[in-house]
Amino acid sequence: MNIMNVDYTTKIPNNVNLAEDRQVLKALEGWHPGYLDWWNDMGPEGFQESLVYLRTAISVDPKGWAKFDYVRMPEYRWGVLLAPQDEQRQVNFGQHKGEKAWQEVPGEYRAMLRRLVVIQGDTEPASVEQQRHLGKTAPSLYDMRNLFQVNVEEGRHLWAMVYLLQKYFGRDGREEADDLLRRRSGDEDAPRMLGAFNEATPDWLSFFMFTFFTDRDGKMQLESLAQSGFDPLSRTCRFMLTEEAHHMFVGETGVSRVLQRTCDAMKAAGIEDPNEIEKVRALGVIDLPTMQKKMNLHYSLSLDLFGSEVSTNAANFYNSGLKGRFQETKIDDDHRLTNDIYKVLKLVDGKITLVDEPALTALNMRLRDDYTLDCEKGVERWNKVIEKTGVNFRLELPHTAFHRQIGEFKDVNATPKGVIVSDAEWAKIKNDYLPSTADGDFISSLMEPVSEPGKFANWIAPPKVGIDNKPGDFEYVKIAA
Ligand code: BYC
Ligand code: FE
Ligand code: FE
Repeated sequence: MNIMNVDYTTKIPNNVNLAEDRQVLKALEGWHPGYLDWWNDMGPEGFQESLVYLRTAISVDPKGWAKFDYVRMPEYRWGVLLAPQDEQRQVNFGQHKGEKAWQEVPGEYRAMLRRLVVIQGDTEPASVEQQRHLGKTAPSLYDMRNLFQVNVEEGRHLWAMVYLLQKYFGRDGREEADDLLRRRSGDEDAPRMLGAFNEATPDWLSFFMFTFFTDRDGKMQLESLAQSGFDPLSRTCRFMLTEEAHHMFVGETGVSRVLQRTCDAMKAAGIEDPNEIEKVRALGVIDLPTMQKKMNLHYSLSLDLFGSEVSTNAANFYNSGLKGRFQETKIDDDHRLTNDIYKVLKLVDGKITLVDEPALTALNMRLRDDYTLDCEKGVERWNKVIEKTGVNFRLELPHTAFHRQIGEFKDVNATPKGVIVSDAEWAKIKNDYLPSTADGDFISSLMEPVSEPGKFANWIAPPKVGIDNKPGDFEYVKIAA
């Protein structure tokens, strides 16, 4: 069997030779009906009978792994796809650095590793649940198709984690796999595990911000897990990352197109001041200050996903060789970090201060810093879009301390500039920095569906190129009556 190619003759497409792994195949086949029930109950609302122009992985070769075709979502071939094994691969960091990479779970790290896999797995279906209602208000067939592509791939990411649980963690792995289908985003009794995955994604602007900021946390976490000494986890994450790139593309270009449309409309109407919000809104487009607020919200929610700045969990994950740093193998140091320090932003006597911390416990902060750099580049590209239209406005990431619920700054109120203010002051200014109910109502009022091929809602510009190089009026979704 060529592990680059995916076996589609079995019910569960895979490149891990499931046909000869009877026990795991049985476990996965046992889990499959529950997954389909979950997809029907919690996946995209409506459109399940519609034909969607989706890509499906046919190989794990980074070049040319995808095949495009019309598919009904419930018939999407969710599969188990791992990047090829490298026989020479080693544990590249922590106290086991230099050992051969593990093909089985090291007994002493079993609980920790299972927890990492479960948390990763939990986010995937959560995002599908958060986005399930959006098909009904899609601004075009192109956007609708992108939403559904992201959704089926997040579904596949769940499969990826469930495969690991069922193959490597025995009975408790199977129980965890079942629980992944039981929790629900935003549920009172059985919520998803991480904060941002229980928030609503009320409109398409939120969806674009989410795929830019929160899927990018996904990218950073998957990059760190791709460094894992537990080789099956590493291989799984490496293939997931190739899919992740599209999710962030959807977010970045989505926001770009909204900015483009707003600025074009302002120019055409002769509005020079971006703060003339009512005038801009009267054009049926989203004003730039509201874009900034939405960005403030999604960035700060995503920062919370990195955990506390100072974390013994993070140190243990690293020491044990389970979770590395972003681009670990490209960093020039001892990859043990036992004597190193890292500068961490902390609250010291009520002041935001950079403090030296042991590098090992500061790993969450370090990954978050890498994340912020990655976000900044994207925001700069957005600013270029605005600048080119001649509108005088810049988007800016808010300060780390702004609107946090996890870590050092969870008990203080900080402005986007990083000024700490009292509760009373915060209550007065909050709506200047985060989307208010009225902002949400305005955005909702624009969310009228557009389903004619080649047409786009008034608040968003068309994309520069089609998916799979299709022409502008391509029918990306054939909506079933
Ligand atoms: N919400 O030492 P601490 C993605 C808990 S996104 C609620 O500060 P640690 C995707 C924590 O569990 C990527 N609870 O943090 C994107 C711990 O609980 P216990 C998902 C939180 O453990 C879009 C306690 O607080 N993957 O793929 O160092 C669409 C103290 O924790 C939160 C991963 O996250 C929170 N935000 O780091 C679809 C990778 N933060 O143990 C998909 C796997 C912390 O005391 N996960 N807590 O009960 C990890 O590496 C780590 O668990 C975290 C937290 C980075 C999340
Ligand atoms: Fe994912
Ligand atoms: Fe994603």
